[in-house]
Amino acid sequence: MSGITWRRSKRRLLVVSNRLPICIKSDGGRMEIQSGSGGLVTALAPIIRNTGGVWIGWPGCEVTSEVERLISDYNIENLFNLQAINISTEEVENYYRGFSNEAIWPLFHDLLGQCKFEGEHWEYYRNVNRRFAEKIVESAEPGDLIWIHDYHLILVAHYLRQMNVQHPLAFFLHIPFPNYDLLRRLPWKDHIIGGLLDYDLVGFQTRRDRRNFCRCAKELMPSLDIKAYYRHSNVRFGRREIKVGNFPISIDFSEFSDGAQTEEVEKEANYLKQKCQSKSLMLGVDRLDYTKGIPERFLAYERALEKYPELRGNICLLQLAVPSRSHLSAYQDIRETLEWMVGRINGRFSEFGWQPIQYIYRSVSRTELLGFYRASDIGLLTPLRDGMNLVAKEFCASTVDNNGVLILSEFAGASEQLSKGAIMVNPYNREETADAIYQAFHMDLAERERRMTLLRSEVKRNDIFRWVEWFLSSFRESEREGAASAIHPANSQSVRSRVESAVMESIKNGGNSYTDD
Ligand code: ADQ
Repeated sequence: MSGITWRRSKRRLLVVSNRLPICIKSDGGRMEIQSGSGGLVTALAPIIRNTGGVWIGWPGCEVTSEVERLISDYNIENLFNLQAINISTEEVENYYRGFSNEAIWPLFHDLLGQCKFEGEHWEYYRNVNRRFAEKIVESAEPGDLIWIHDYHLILVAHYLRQMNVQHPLAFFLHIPFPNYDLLRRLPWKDHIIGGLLDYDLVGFQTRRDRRNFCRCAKELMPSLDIKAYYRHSNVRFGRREIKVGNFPISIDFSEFSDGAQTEEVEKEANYLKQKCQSKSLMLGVDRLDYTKGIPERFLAYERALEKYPELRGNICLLQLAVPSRSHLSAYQDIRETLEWMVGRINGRFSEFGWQPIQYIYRSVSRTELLGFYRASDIGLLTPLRDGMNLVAKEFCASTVDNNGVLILSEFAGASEQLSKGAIMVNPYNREETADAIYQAFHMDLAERERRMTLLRSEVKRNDIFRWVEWFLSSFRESEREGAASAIHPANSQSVRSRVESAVMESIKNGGNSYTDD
């Protein structure tokens, strides 16, 4: 496993995210904690441990005294320091389900039609962000680096600055950032842009997201001085300098690559291959979300079966969908749509002993997941928009024999890094995606190996450890540069009110570029 050199700097890292990297399960009335398993946790946990840092977030359930005791035992056992913030049922409904997942999530994924903009949701969003800031103030020690994650918590820096917190603050957005024509639909757009400008470092997944953010900020405040470099942009805002970068997140490559070669996973993959009655196994793995383009994928596959009859009986699409946000109606709708489509397509094409789609709606274990990756000949990932799409990277890391083809949406953040080895598709273009499936099915071994070697070396080189190191060194750099030039907004007019004044000023001056004319 790759290591990181963070230990040289003993400054505490305080990480803040909506959810803590644990899952609390109730088993027959007895509660227990399971550790989170993502690459981000794997990479950050040792830094938090080594620097005596803290991870603040919501445990996903009410913080009762029993939950507090469980977390405290967990911390002692794992030499970790998780601190839970309580979020009431009403707050979950309005801040999390409402504003975060029915306003920001669809808007930032370019799906305006799914957005619900409710003033009440927004008020809860602000309040919960303020409560996170208060919790941070309770835990922060002088010299801490504070790193906030994702779209649920954009305004935390704004409240921290109001509370006169002078610590360096960084933010990373895991989802895409929209262009101005979309963002301007949001009634609270200036708060969002102003909130982001309260950080010292703002990180996005891709160059496109960084550019969108800078353009939105410029539209709202034409007087901003923004300098773009290859890796980052510097936004000069009054006497402050904000560093804006793109940091494509990744996975623990070795965990997938080594894991895929264990005896257990090989057995699992062989079993799956035997069970699969077709020559070629094509795999889709997603959280069940309308942004992942699963219906579009099914329709493209149906088109391929229609257009290329030789595929029938020779290819099978295995779709794994992990249940997600199932209390929201849009997610119930997509689930019903998919089940209906699977039934329809299978009814249309199945033959005795062969079914075109296998659909599994549940979370699978790591061994099963690796088995699916190893057994598959084609990875088919067609999000309509995605911050990164880690599944694409996991599929490449697990394809240890290099004998696999990745078909990837051009709207996944991962496309910036993986376009040289993958077959790129526009998921809205059914014909093109159908042709890509056909091309992947027929691709000869030499070409598969050539492409997969490129993909694997890219994912290996830029793994999650490198990502964390890169982000944190940019953070320290932004702190140094900021210290050289800054007065913190806490000591001056708040950024938000300066955004408002700048917007008002530009309206007064008339005809600024943020209008449509
Ligand atoms: P997600 O939208 O959740 O993440 P993604 O990056 O693809 O999307 O990660 C999904 C994770 O869930 C993968 O690690 C995958 O292995 C796992 N998974 C999916 N289906 C599963 C199943 N049935 N069983 C078990 N595991 C399953 C958000 C953004 C992304 C961004 C990440 C990280 O939306 O764009 O890449 O954060 O920043």
